[in-house]
Formats: sequence, structure tokens, C-alpha cells
Amino acid sequence: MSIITIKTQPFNDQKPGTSGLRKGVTVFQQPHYLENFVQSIFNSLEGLTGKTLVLGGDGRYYNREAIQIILKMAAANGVGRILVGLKGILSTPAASVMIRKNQAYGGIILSASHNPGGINGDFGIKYNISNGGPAPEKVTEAIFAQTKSITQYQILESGDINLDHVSSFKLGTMDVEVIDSVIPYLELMESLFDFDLIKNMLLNGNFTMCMDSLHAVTGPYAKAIFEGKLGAKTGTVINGVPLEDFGGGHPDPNLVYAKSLVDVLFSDNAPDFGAASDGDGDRNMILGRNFFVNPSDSLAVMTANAHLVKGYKEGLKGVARSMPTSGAVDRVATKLGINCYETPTGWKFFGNLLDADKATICGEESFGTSSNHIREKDGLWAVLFWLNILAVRGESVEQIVKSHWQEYGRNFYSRHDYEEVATEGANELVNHVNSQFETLKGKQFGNYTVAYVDNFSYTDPVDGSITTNQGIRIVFTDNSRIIIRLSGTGTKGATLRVYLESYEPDVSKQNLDTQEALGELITIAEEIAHIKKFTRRDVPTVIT
Ligand code: VG1
Ligand code: CO
Repeated sequence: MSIITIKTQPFNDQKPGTSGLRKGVTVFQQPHYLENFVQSIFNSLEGLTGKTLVLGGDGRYYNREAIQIILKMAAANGVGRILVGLKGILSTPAASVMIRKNQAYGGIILSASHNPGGINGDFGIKYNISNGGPAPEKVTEAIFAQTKSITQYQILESGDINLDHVSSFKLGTMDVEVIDSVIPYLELMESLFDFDLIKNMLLNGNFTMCMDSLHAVTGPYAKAIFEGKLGAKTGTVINGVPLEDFGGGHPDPNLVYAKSLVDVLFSDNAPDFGAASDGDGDRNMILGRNFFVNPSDSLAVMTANAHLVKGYKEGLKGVARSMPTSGAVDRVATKLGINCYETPTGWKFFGNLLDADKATICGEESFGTSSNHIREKDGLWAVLFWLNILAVRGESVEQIVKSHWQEYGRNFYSRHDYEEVATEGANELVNHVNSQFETLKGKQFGNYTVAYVDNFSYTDPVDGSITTNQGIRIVFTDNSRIIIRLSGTGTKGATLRVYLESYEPDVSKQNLDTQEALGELITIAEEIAHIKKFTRRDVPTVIT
């Protein structure tokens, strides 16, 4: 086996987005494309020689091929040891577990998360640092800088490694260990949640649940936890075999792409509890019988009830939410007397807060929640957290959320996504809103008066790094908000996200339909941003 050096030229589009580099599979399949990015990761890391890395992905199309390439490149670049997921599979949270548990130098996760897979779908790659979390901006910028000047990469000439059995190999001088991450993941969950209590609830005959893995990565983990360890009946986990194309669907747990689960939960014989996770297992959707839990509310309810959950009963150090996430959790933090941090969109911004013990639980409106147990968001963790709360309180999901609203008031919240619109129109829309920053202030729209308009920027309280341009905020005098930003994970055209929020303390008005309650703000957003004109769409692709 010899190390060979291959000449290459930079690609000009390898800038990581909200969560790594995501492109169509066919883009990644171009000669040198994946290799350039991987070599750029290695080039940007200091002292990698002899260190341990973790490697795996969400099982989508091209996962196995990419893993073989990366293994050979890692061996050629002096990596000492690689822990690779069995069959190439590691959910994003499990990758974080493995990096932390093995004190690895870092990890490479192959995932395009909620984006569709298959030969015509998307692929993605991201680097995680030694805390188990996504690389912060200064690391992704260093990688990007390398991609712009790369001239060659190193790869070991060798056959492929068999990933289908737990075993160890040598690849050149590098050790390769094929590992099953289900067990360490399950053990960590068991340390945080009261499995006996949840098991009793699942076995007492009065509680039924359904977990939809959407043909994506959580299937093996969910089966081992719910049907194996917790004794839920076989069939509780649906779509539990990871498929390379996710069965042709979007592995995105929301009301549109997980509609078949939503239909089950809104049917006459609905189970008490339903949940779904995304392509790489870091997102969660929570449903009760005939009831949808908005992710922002979910974060607030989890925070308010954390003291009931085994791993969190000592209390929380603080909480953090991404800027567009509703302020529901802020109200809980105030009551608990803890800090609530507001970060830009993307899990990488929570890493410092978690490392510094400033936050214990973090969340995003995009169906992402997690805690300091790892440094990624964690879909099944959130499901178990909810089950633990349900088991302690013995109330329905709907009762728990409604009593939360009663106590704290309700933050009506919705996100409207306009997916894959023309980039030019989306940029024009943003420019059009930007041009109104001065004139909007103080302007009245029906019942609402604009208090201020800005573009969110964030100063990290731990390392002082500054991130600008994180979304336009139009904030009204009663703290209602319209937020406009462009997605950093889409791969085709642009995806516009419009986030809407208002607050309702009056219990008698809390049962309004969300879109109705936000109706006036939706109209104002259209008036200010001309969404229909610039996107050429009459309605959003996804409404959450
Ligand atoms: C989206 C979400 C964001 C999330 C990111 C990665 O980003 O809005 O909250 O952190 O996806 O999630 P964007 O830039 O498209 O709005 V995942 O599950 O795709 O890793
Ligand atoms: Co994801």
C-alpha cells in the first residue's frame, strides 16, 4: 500500500453553510470534489498526526463510497485511528457521543440532514471538533480558505474496508475500528431518563405511541430503545429501516413531509403520542393525540418541566435558543431565574455556551432540541424527554401544553418556508426589505406599530467572536416579530424563511388557530416584503 499524491484544482463553491457543505450527490461525485474538501479539512487541522477521528453518516446514497475515500485519505494524512459507524451509519447525535466518549480529536459526519437523498438528492459533509459539536465559524472559514487554494491531496492506494461487521483493521499505519454506536447511545439515554417509569407507562395498557423514523438514520436506535429496552410493542417504530433514498421522501419531520404520521395522530384511533426524526436523527417532531407541539413551545415546556426528568432534576444552568425561535422559553427562564441566550441559527453557536456551562438546554424552532449531554441536537433524546415528562405527570400532551400556555401565556408562532425559489428574486426581496430599515421605524400597520428593524448580529459571550447578518428582524411595540432570512442548508435556488410571532396572555384567546392568530402579521409581512412578487409563489411550500 502506498500513499499517492493527486494534483487537483480548487472548486469555488465549497463554502460550508448553516451545517456543513451540502450539494447535490452529482456535484459530490465529480472527480476530486469530495477529496478536495476532505483534504482541506485535514490541511486546516493542526496536530492531526496520530490522533483519533470519528466517521459516519446518515446512510444516504453515496455514504459508503464517501467513507471509503475518506478512510484512505485519513490514512494517507497521518490520522492514527478512525472509529467508523457500522455499515457507515452514525446518527449526528451518536457521532457526537462517540467523539466525546472516545476523546477523539474530531469527527467527519456525512449528512444532508433533512434534504432528500438518492442519486438525484443531496449529500453533505461537516467537521465536528473535539467537544463533539459542529465546527465553529473560525474553523469552517479556515477549511473554506483551504478549498480556495488547494493544489493536491493525499490518498492511500488500497482496497475497501468491510463496514458490515464490528471489527478492526489496519489501513496503512492507521487503525480502523468499525463500531456499533447504538449501545453507547442507548446507555447515555438511560443515564438521563427514568427508563423504568417510561417502561411502566408503555406497558400499563393505557398509553400508546408511534415513532416515525422516516426511513432515515434513527431506525436502529429507536428500535433498540423503544421496542427493545422500553418494551413498546413491535411496530411502534415505523419506517425504521434506513434507506439510501429515504423511500423517496423528504426525511424532514414537519407537518408536510411527515404527513402520514400526522394523519395517524389526528385520526379517530390516534395513539397518545407520536414523534418523528429527520435524515441524520438530530431533529424531532412531537405530537399528541390530535395535537401538534410547535418546536418553540416544546423547548419551553421541556425547560419548565426539566426538574421532573432524572438527568436534569438538579436544575438548569441556563437555556439558549436561536434568534428566530419564539420567546416562549425566555418566559420560563425568567421564572426559573436563569439566563436565556439568543444565538444565530445553527447548532454550532450553542457549543461555547454548553462548554462554558452557561446553558444546559438549547433549542431551535426548526425541530431541534438538545442539552449538554452532547454538542449536537438530538431527536430521540427529545422524544425520551417528553416521554419522561408524560410518565411523571400522567397528563396528555395537549393538557401539558395548554396548562403551560395558561401559566406563561402563549407565543403564537409559525414559520413559512418558500423552498427552492429563484435566487435572484430572493435576493431582491431581502434588498427590498433592507432598503426600508429607516422608513419602517414607527410605522403603523393596523394594530401593530414597528418598534425597530435590524439585522441580527451576535457576539459570542465566551470567545467574543462576532457573527453578523443573521436575519432581518421587524419587531413591533408589543414584541411581536416578523423575521426574514434565507436558508443556509438548501441546495437548489434559494429558500426563504419567514418567521412570525405574537404573544397572547389571555387564556380565552389561546385556542385560536395559529395562522388565524398570526393573520394580521402575515398580511404585514406580505405588505413589507412583497413575498408573492419576489418568490413568484402564492403560498409557502411548508407552514410550521
Ligand atoms: C436549518 C434550520 C436551522 C438548523 C439547520 C441544520 O438551517 O433553520 O435551525 O440548525 O437547518 O439542521 P437553514 O439555514 O436552512 O435555515 V439539520 O437537522 O439540517 O442539520
Ligand atoms: Co438534521
